[in-house]
Amino acid sequence: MLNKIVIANRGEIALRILRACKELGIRTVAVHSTADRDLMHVRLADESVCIGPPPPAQSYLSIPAIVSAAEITDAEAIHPGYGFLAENADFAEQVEKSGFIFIGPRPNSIRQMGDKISAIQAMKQLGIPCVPGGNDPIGMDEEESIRQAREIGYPIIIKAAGGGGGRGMRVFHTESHLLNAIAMTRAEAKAAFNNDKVYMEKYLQTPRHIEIQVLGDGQGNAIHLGERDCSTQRRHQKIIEEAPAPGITPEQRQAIGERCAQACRDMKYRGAGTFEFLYENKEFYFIEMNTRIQVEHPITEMITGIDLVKEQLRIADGQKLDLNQSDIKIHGHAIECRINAEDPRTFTPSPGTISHFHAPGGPGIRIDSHIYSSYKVPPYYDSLIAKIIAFGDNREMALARMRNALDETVIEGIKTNIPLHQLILRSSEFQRGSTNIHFLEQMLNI
Ligand code: MV4
Repeated sequence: MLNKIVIANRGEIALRILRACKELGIRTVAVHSTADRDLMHVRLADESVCIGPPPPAQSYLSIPAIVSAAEITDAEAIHPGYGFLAENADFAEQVEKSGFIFIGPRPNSIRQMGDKISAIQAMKQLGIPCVPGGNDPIGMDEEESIRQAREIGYPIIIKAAGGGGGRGMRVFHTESHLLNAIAMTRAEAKAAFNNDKVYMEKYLQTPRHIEIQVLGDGQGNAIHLGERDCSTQRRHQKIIEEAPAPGITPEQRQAIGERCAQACRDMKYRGAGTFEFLYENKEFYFIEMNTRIQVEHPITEMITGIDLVKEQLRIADGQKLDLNQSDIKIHGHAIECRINAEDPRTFTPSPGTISHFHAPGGPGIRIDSHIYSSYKVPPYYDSLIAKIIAFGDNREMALARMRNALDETVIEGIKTNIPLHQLILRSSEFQRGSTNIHFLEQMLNI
């Protein structure tokens, strides 16, 4: 097994990775900014290295600082977590060129999936269902764009190849807006991603966001671990996820999951990954692939009993996947609420000192969080401070346990979005299941 790794992240995911390392007997190096000396995982790690000042560009996004930390501590590998450098192909490449193991996919897989057009082209080849349109960059030939749009049919969405996660998109309903939408999206994409490639897709009006978790060992073995429904979001920030997705039958799960697993076998995909789909009228349409461990991975762990971070570490160590598809059984239902340090009404960040913290508990409750009483939430980073995960034999039990857990939780000194979660969990629409991506914004009527 790996000897020692650098955890190149902060907050709850850094602690999550540290816990997995300790279970596997892997020594840990925490790297942190000057604002993060008091993080839980920094105290618990075998070693820690301060890598720079609070702004991410000078610490958690600094490739030389992180590679140097691995060098001076004689670590073997680097786990990027999510966000920051997790899907930066140049980082993965530099880690490997410097003689370390990147705990994640091969740099070229990250690069391929980072370009949304090349991701779609690859998936089409591999038999993954995609949204109509989308398979090549829109050129400068205006007549050709008009022709392609008529073939797809309106409404249409223009997306930036370098975008993803909701950045660089434009929707329109008639041909009169087509050329302007292309030009505008292209200009924005050039400025934001230094990549002016854009593509068009049929715009699906009321889809759900359903994603499939996969694991591949880079040696041609791969499995899927079922799906998650991540439709409850605001401005592309997920706030509640659940697994399995309400209303998805075992047959549907097996069909789409097996296609994703087979695609990973064909690509010899290495590491944890997620195929993101839009789901509408009982059909799945691929939109993007994430090449990282995701925030919402715990709900998949709860319904499968598989520790995804430990699997990432074993794969990085070069071990063959010790799981077959037939080992993966879905049991019960899990839901995750992302607790953010923010105003529940205005969504403005609410950093500051947590004067008092009391965690919820009881059967089926898991808390992934780095916070403690007297912890100071810094203003420089993502506002996620805790994930409450509720598991039950069925959806109703998981929801009941989550409502209790939210009611039990005490976080004083800062504002959190717990009141928003309590509202959502008690809404009849949410309780019925199968709400689409517009549910939360409609509920808040914004
Ligand atoms: C779409 C779409 C409708 N039709 N593509 C937004 C994030 C990025 N991952 C893709 N996104 C969308 N792509 C087509 N062809 C609607 C969205 C979308 C969305 C998708 C998932 C979760 C939340 C969303 C919120 C708004 C729009």
